[in-house]
Parts: sequence; C-alpha cells; structure tokens
Amino acid sequence: MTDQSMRGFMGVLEQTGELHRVKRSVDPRFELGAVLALKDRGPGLLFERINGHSMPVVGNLLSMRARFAAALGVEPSALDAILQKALAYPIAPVMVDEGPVQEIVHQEKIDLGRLLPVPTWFEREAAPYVTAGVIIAKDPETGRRNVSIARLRLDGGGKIMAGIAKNHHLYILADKAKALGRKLEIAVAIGNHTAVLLGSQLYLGLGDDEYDTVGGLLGEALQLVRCKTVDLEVPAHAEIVLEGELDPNDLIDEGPVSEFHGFYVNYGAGIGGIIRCVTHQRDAIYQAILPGYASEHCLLGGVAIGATLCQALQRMIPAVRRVVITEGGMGRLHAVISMHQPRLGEGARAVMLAMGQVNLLKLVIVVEDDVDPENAREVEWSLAARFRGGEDLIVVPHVKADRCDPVHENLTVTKIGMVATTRPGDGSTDSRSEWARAPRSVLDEVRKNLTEY
Ligand SMILES: Cc1cc2nc3c(=O)[nH]c(=O)nc-3n(C[C@H](O)[C@H](O)[C@H](O)COP(=O)(O)O)c2cc1C
Ligand SMILES: [Mn+2]
Repeated sequence: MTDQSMRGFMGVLEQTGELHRVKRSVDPRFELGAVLALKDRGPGLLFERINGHSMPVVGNLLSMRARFAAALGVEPSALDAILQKALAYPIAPVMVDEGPVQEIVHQEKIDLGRLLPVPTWFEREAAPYVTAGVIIAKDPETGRRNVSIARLRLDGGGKIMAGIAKNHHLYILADKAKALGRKLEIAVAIGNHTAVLLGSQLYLGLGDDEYDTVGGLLGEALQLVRCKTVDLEVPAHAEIVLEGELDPNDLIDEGPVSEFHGFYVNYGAGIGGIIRCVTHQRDAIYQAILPGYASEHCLLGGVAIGATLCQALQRMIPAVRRVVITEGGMGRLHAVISMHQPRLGEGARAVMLAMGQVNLLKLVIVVEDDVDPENAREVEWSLAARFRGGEDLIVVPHVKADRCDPVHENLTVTKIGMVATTRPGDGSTDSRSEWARAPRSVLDEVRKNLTEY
C-alpha cells in the first residue's frame, strides 16, 4: 500500500536533504510568510516552534516541479505521464472505519485561530488565511462530490469566509444550495498527500469526483473516513479536518486579498460560514501554502492545468506532445505546447483550442518537440529561430478574461498565440532548418567515449 499521508513525503524529503527544520521560534503573523517568500525555491521548511502554538507548520513543500514527481514516486520525466494515466484511469476512493485524522476531535467552543497556527500573510490582508485547505462538498441537487481549494479567512471563533471564483464548481454548489434555501456543508482537509492537492486543481467537469483522479495518481483507492458532524468523506491520512458549512446568504466584503500574480485584488463579497468541529492527528502538522506569486502556488495550478489541457488537445490533435503552463506565466496565464512535426496550420489550431479550453490562458507558444518546453531558453530559441512575426503571430482582442487576469479591461483581454515551428518544406527551399553539425559517425563515436575527453 502507498503511504497516503503528507508526512510520508516529508520523510522522503528529509532523506534527500530537501526538508529543513527551523528551530528558531517564528511568528505566524507575517514572519512565517516572509521566510517562505525569501526561501521560495529552497527546501521544504518545517517550523517546529510557532509563537503561541504547539502545532508545527510546514511550507514550501512543492516549490519545484521535481518535488511533485518525488511525491508521486516517479522520475521527474514521468510526471506528465502519471498525470495523463490518472486522468485516463481514475480509481474510486474506498471508505475505511477509522483514520489518524480523527485521533483528536474538538466540538466545543471552536476557536480556529487558537487551535491552528494559521499564518497572516500580507500587510493589507486583514486576517489569517488557511491556504492549503482542500474543500470537500456535495452538489445539493445530484449529491456528486467536489474537491477543490479555496482560501479561507478566519473571522474569529469558528467563523470563516471563502472568496470563490464564480466559475469554480464550489461556487456553483453554493449557488445551488442558495436557490434551494439551504446551506452548503463543507469539510476542509489540511495537510494532504500531493495527489490530493493536485487532484483538487484538475480542471474536470462539474459532477466529476476529483477523488477518483487522486486514486489514479496514487495507483490505488484513496482511503476516506466519514466526517463526525457533516455528510462528507475526507482523506483518512490528512493531518487536520475542519467540518462546517458555508452560508450562501452570508455575503461578507473581503477587502484586499493577494492573488497568484502577486498583487492585491478587491473581488468584493465572499461567502461566510462556520466551522463546528475540528479533527486532527495526535501530532498534527499544519500545512501552509504561501499565496501570492509564489512557486508552490503557481506550480500546483500549472502542473494540474497543463495535464488536463494536454489530454484535451491530444484528443483533437495527436501531434501534441506536451503542454507546460509556465512559472513566469504564474502557472495560469501562459502555455507552451510542444508538437511533433505539426502539419501546416496545425500549430495555430492548437493555439485556438488551448485558449478556448482554458479561460485563463492568454499567451500560447507552440514549439516543436526537439526543444524542451520546460526550458525558457529553448522556448526563446524557438521564437528566434522559427517564428516570423508577420505570419506566425495570432492576436485576438476583446476575449472574455478571467477575473484574475492582472491586465483585464472590463473582464476582457487580448490573447496572443506564437507558432514557433518549422514549416513543412522549409528544409528543401533553403538551408535554414538544417542543423550544422559534425558528421553523424563522428558525433556517435565521441558521444560513446565522452567521459574520456
Ligand atoms: C493555494 C491555492 C489557493 C487557491 N485559492 C483559491 C481561492 O481562494 N478561490 C478560488 O476560487 N480558487 C482558488 N484556487 C484555485 C482552485 O482551487 C482551482 O481553480 C480548482 O481547480 C477549482 O476547482 P472546482 O472548479 O472543482 O471548484 C486556489 C488554488 C491554490 C493552489
Ligand atoms: Mn470540480
């Protein structure tokens, strides 16, 4: 059986020297976030002493692409493949009678700010935010489950507020509950296996249960336990679970909140709610994901969006090999698509399909599969070597934008495609796509003996 906990992965990182224990005491108000930001691409950080709390905090666990692969137990080069496999072969979760996440149960006088070391992140954010909380809810009409992250602000005692984008499934479920005159029960799992975090970020359809894809990623059924006070099921090996409800009639103005682009935004009203029960492991570790423009935040979205987009594109264009949602593009806004010997016009078609598929995307670069789409230098080389501005640039103004886009005007943006591929026939009309190299036989011989030079 696979280890379905977050702490199992922390053990793996500790062995490879990629988990650093911070012994110095740290304030959860601004200081902890500042350390995570200044050590953004460093090792995972386990803060053992948090002012005012006995529970430790771990952060920056997934701040590099290779760590996602390590967490899923595959080589970095196999990360795309395991995601594609999980999407193609989901595995339904399984109920178990008990799990470590329910070792300790709190149901009296819940004060989240006291129970949990939730960081306050940025100067203008008014209160602490839970950022790694995977929210489980059920569609009030169909009973189908949904699993996704939305940040939760702590508003005192058991009170919470969630700022959810209107196009996200969780918002749609809250809206359905509102129409039925009901509240929406939620459970929030904190401190999850990477498969659960990635599953929560996949762009599936409304009604598709993200837990099934989590099983696909794990290679086995995700183990769930029944919640104590709500009709929901949570990962048995999570560190912490909050149980409660969102009240879609309780709208609370959020004020400035950070987004993945690194700026503050004012989205207006969020949905209020209440947590009535908290369960956790006896020695629970609180997971914090640095919000704002931070590697882990960007990669979680980017890795998952890239996988679902790649699957969708390959169904329509078999020449598509990989899709990378870049970190410079905040893991949301820019994509590089690699294609194998695309036919004339096929790169442009991939650009249009990608933009249609993922609302957030506004720059799509198509390269050939002889370059590494993860390598920004090679992508730029492709632009310099293969892209002709006059013919290969696609500009589509006034397209509906996501509310998150940092430069949207009235919720529209200009979307851009750049097709940086060789054209069929290029090699025969002139020599510009013929590589200048030593004879093949010499190269092969030298490569064989490379260590001797
Ligand atoms: C760290 C982190 C924080 C996030 N916070 C929010 C949030 O506060 N509000 C929101 O709407 N989406 C947030 N997201 C994005 C959603 O989790 C993501 O788009 C998800 O796929 C939505 O799934 P759903 O449509 O099934 O609800 C966050 C993602 C990450 C990785
Ligand atoms: Mn969903």
